[in-house]
Amino acid sequence: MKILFLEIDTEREWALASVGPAYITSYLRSQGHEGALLRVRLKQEVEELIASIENQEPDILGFSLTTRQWRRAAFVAAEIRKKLNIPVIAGGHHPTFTPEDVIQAEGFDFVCLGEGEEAVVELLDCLEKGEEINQGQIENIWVKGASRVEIRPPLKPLDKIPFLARDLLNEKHGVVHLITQRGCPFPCSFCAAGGMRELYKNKGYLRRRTVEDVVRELCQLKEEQPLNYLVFLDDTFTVNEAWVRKFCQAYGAQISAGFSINARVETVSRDIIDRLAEAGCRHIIYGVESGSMRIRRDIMNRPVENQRFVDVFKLTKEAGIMATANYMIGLPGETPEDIEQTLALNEEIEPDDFGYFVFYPYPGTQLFRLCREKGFLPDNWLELPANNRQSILDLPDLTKEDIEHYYNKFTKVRNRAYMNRYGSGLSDEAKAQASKIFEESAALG
Ligand code: B12
Ligand code: SF4
Repeated sequence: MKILFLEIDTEREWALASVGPAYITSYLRSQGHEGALLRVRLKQEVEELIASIENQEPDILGFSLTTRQWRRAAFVAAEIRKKLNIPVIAGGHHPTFTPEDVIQAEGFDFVCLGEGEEAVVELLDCLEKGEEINQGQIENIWVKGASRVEIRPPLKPLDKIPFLARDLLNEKHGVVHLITQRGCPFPCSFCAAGGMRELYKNKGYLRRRTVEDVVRELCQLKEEQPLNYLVFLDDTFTVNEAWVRKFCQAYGAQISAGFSINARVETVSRDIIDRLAEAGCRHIIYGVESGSMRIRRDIMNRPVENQRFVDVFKLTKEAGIMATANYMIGLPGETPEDIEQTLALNEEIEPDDFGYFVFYPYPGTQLFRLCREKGFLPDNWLELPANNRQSILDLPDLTKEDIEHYYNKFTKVRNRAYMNRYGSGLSDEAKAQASKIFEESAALG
């Protein structure tokens, strides 16, 4: 049996690496089924999409969805249902945390809660045998019209899943994506990681592949294709110091390509940063989030001191690693003064680059619940645009105009930093052109 995953593009083509579908596919191929992936491009006509789907002759369609993809996915699924008689399942973070909405939507027959590998294999087995799929028969798979289903234990050990089905990814130029762990132990209130742990009743969701398994996959890849750069997609790569040390040793000895990771400043030290640099780490993205200690401690559940960011950014740059900071603006409880503190911290840490995102309350997070309880979240929130530049919240301490003002200010600060760093040799015309590209890219959110 064959599942065809649909990856829905929204404002921009986000899906660099559809890792969820690629892992499900690698697992189900090992069990005798087949998987493929089709990108639903921004301006694609429905007729053309239907023709591409028919061309692939799938037995079932699978939407892999974040919240940002939901609005367009709901439209696409309803259109497909008008023309094609084929079962449809949705999985990923959005269906996992708003399954009631997704299962009711036109065009969806099943919702997968949490991990999909074993559940999809069982679903395909049933479809193959022509069996009726009843309520609760397949853990993790909620059937339309039935009540909520039980969750199966997390798939363990992760090494048991065959290497990623890379033919489903959109990788180019020898740049390879990898994820070595599932789950994150930290309690950040804006992040879905805590919701995932709750879904699994705090039992064993946190897992990591062995260093040996990761290096084995990379050695195999090196034989098959160019391996120029690696992007580790792990939420917090540095979460376990012993693992990172072992990894740096093995990676440094066997794989020479540069790589980038995501980290938290609380989880690194001078020594770890140096080990990472020696192994080939070229870029670390740190979640700084806010320059206001009050916001980090009281709202975000991240009580780390400003000085720690200053120190870690310095250490990272000294080790020759590019350091990027990510910030959020527009959180509940935040005031213009707090955002000014974020801009001030940015000046102090002088990151090589930074990202700035207007806060969006994702289902399954503590802040989603808080926004709902306090009445900050409009009832029609799912119909509102989900992007990085506009707030969907009605906040008492920050207006939508304040947020827009600060979003534009961050764009200007980033633009200026780029010009200072790289613009010295450019003509005025080239500088103006570069600034225009900057503004346009920021406007996309
Ligand atoms: C890598 C990553 C990215 C990458 C690439 C994403 C991509 N699709 O190519 C980039 C940097 C582009 C990115 C961007 C964004 N991301 Co992101 N990203 C991640 C990250 C860190 C890893 C995703 C991953 O590969 N996981 C590993 C796989 C194995 O897990 P999985 O995807 O959950 O898949 C499993 C199940 O969900 C399920 N499943 C998944 N799809 C399907 C489909 C079917 C049919 C079935 C049955 C099952 C199923 O089975 C899979 C295997 O068990 C996650 C956090 C995380 N740990 O998951 C955040 C995460 C997905 N991102 C998130 C967000 C918010 C964003 C952005 C909006 C950030 C921003 N402000 O710009 C954008 C928008 C992306 C979009 N498409 O909408 C949130 C989503 C929350 C939500 N409810 O939507 C997450 C969960 C982070 C978080 N902890 O809050 N992201
Ligand atoms: S924001 Fe990062 S560190 Fe915090 S819980 Fe989410 S993944 Fe973990």
